[in-house]
Amino acid sequence: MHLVISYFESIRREIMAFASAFLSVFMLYCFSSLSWAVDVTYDNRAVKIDGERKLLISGSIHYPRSTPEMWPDLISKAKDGGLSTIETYVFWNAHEPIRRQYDFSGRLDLVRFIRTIKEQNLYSILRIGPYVCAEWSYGGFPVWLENLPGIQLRTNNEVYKSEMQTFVTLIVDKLKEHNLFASQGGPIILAQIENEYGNVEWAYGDGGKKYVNWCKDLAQDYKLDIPWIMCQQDDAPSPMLSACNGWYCDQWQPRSNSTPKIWTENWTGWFKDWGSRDPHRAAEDVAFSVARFFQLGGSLQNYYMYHGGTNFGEAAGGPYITTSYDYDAPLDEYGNLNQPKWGHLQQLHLLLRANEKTLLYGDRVDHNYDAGGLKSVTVFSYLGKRVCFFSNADASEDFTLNFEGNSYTVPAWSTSILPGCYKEKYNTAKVNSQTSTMVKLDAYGDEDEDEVENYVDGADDNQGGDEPSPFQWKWTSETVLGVDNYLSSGGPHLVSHDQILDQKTATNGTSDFLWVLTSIEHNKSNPIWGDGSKIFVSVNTNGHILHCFLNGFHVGTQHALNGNFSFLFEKRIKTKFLRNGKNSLSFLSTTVGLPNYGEHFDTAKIGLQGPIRLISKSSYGTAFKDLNKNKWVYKTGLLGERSGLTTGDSSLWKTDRRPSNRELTWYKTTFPTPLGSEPLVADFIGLGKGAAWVNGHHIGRYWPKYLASEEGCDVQCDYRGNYGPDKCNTNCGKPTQRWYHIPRDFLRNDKANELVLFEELGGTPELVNLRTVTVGKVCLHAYNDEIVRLSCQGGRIFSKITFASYGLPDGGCGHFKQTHCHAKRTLQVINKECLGKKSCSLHVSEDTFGPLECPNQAYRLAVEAVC
Ligand SMILES: *[C@@H]1O[C@H](CO)[C@@H](O)[C@H](O)[C@H]1NC(C)=O
Ligand SMILES: *[C@@H]1O[C@H](CO)[C@@H](O)[C@H](O)[C@H]1NC(C)=O
Ligand SMILES: *[C@@H]1O[C@H](CO)[C@@H](O)[C@H](O)[C@H]1NC(C)=O
Ligand SMILES: CC(=O)N[C@H]1CO[C@H](CO)[C@@H](O)[C@@H]1O
Repeated sequence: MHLVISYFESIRREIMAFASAFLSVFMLYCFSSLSWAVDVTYDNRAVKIDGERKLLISGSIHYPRSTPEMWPDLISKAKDGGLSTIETYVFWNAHEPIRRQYDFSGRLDLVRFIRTIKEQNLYSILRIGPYVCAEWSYGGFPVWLENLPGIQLRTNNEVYKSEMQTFVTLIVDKLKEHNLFASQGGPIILAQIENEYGNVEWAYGDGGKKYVNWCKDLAQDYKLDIPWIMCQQDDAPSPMLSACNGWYCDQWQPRSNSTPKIWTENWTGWFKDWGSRDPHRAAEDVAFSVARFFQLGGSLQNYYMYHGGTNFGEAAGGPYITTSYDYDAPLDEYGNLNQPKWGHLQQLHLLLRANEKTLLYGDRVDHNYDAGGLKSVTVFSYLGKRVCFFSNADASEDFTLNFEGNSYTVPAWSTSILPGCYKEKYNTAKVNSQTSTMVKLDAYGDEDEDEVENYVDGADDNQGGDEPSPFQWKWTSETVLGVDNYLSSGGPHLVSHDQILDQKTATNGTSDFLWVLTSIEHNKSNPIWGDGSKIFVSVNTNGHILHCFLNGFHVGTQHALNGNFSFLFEKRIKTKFLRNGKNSLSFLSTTVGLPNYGEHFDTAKIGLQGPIRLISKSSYGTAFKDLNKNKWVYKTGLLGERSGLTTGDSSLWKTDRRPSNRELTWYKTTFPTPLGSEPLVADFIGLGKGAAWVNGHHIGRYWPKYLASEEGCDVQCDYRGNYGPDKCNTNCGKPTQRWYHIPRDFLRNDKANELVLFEELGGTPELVNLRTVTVGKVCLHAYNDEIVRLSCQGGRIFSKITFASYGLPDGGCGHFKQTHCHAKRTLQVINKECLGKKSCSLHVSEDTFGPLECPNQAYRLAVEAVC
């Protein structure tokens, strides 16, 4: 027995040894093949990789706005979408929330993110900043920075420069250590220092100029052997490359004629703040801006954002940027394809990249067809190959031109691309990709057809019935303490005697919430102010939400309106709440994102500013009692957080007599993990304003009570003409943000998940629900000769084709109509090809659908289908 075993054991060992030798040879091979260092340079046309000019289509995906489990899928969807490069900022305040205490875990694992890019053989652009704007709280600066003595941010200040250098060096060293720069075989081909400084430099005078030069020296000292960029910095000191950000960058030219035309931020849409409508930027307009950029000599462009994602935790800046950072990007907040944008741009990318050599090495000749240069033709030619761009920047008039004996029509506000210069291959205004209508389904429901259709029929951005929450809720209150209780409860706090501290000073940016407390003396028989009959608390604050309590009783709550973050809080105190002797006056001051943009944005005052006064109005007149010189006590964060309400269990939770509509109340429920892989969202309808946690992960601020403005949602949206955030809006009069993403990484597979809410204003959780997001309805309108693809999502199949017509269908998505010109077999063909399938491809032609004899030969296919 023993012998036999050892015989097998020795064979096993041999196999293992062989396997491990094989594996290490294999790994060595893989490693070295993936790790070829490349040489990144540039000339006046393009960034060059190993000496070859590259046409780079890049997209921004910010790692903390999604989760490590989402990254591979997002990056592969970007790659399928025709991108070759992923760009990200680096978020200083997320990595160093407290000075010299670093966090690179989970969503903050920058190295893992860049490695994921590398695994898919894409390039990466690293915008270190460390000022990043990004609608990110405080533009990415840690708030503690502002509290260092003698500091001035973004200028030639030694304290600031030393902190910046420490952080930038840490990031560079970390990435270097993992060989992630192109010169080491990694994906990072470009790096950025500072960000959009050119927009504000004027405000920093001489210090600003010195600072820009210092940034250049700092970057160069790292000797990374890759080019550095400074976007929106027209006078970027050589060799720093300047780059353009904006909705259109076709007219922009670098100041130096030896550097390429780079577009670091092409805004695919726009962000949203509390109270604003949902902005949309049409696929046709984004495609037009991209085609124009390459027509006029561009070589590198980046979508800001390609995936916007979610402002988890307290990351949203602004103030008042929403938790969703969807941005109407080609990948939606949850990582789904935003169709037709994703598909329409994909076709453009593939076409541009297929003509890379001609576009980047060819001679370029521009012909203007009008004085303003709105109607133009550009011909690139290289080694006998040609590519033409026909462009029409007129917002209303089509452009008909004769070119080399043929006639072409270029619709208003569009560009046609013609490889070979004789046949239109792509026009930015002709969308051949499917339009997907996303639906939100009951996370635990059966996916029977009826239900799906119901949701589709009511389709708009806010589907979902107001059904009672299936969850059992526990609750507890955030305790409102007076000064003495606070002081005796221990823990860190600050005290000031003759001034009110700015909220940034008191919290160091570690929480949205700051308790500010004092006590006041009152003598009923000798009120020092008036007759004591009508007493008001009056406070000047710079935002954003203020709650006031007297002896634990709620006096009032008020919030800033978007657009003006300072307001006057003045509420009457009920005299019955006043005690003889000592009274506790407690404020909870809440911030909703710190500012992130503008010259000196960092020094803006936030929170209670004073004067803080008691005002007595009586028949004797008006009397004031100034409280600014009182003793003030500050406590950062919520008591509930400190007592562990957001993580694990707590004896504080109650199940009986749940209050309705009470401010500063905590709620908790548990829910099982929904099956499947579709993105999960929470419907927070019915809640007021607050914060939510799933299994201890802060999923962001919620504020469904803040409605988007009623006006401005034109039914007909004309994308033609310059884009602006007020164009093509939806969601008027509805909750600014009703749905909140719960990434599946945050869920537990084995046991119940916990959802904890801190409700500030007094909403109720009765209607809170969970839903999954998927493609509900698909629409297609495609031109003759295209090969089109229709697909559902998440393993779902086409269950019904509700419209199909090849010929000259009328109307648009949702209201297509058949006309006299219609191929009778259309529905039959589509049913055969698509019904019951996850996806299908079709060639739009008479061959597929049968011959037609209509006068107009520009046949089209229109389809509507339900997944
Ligand atoms: C804020 O952080 C800075 C830097 O670490 C420190 O000097 C300061 O004491 C902190 N302030 C508070 C209130 O914690
Ligand atoms: C309140 O005012 C009355 C009348 O002036 C005075 O007699 C009494 O001592 C005061 N009480 C306190 C606690 O100061
Ligand atoms: C903002 O509101 C404050 C207080 O109501 C007011 O004094 C100030 O003028 C307003 N500022 C602007 C720019 O509207
Ligand atoms: C920062 C920046 O480039 N902003 C520009 C974005 O595009 C709009 C519209 O073209 C311009 O008005 C902005 O100046």
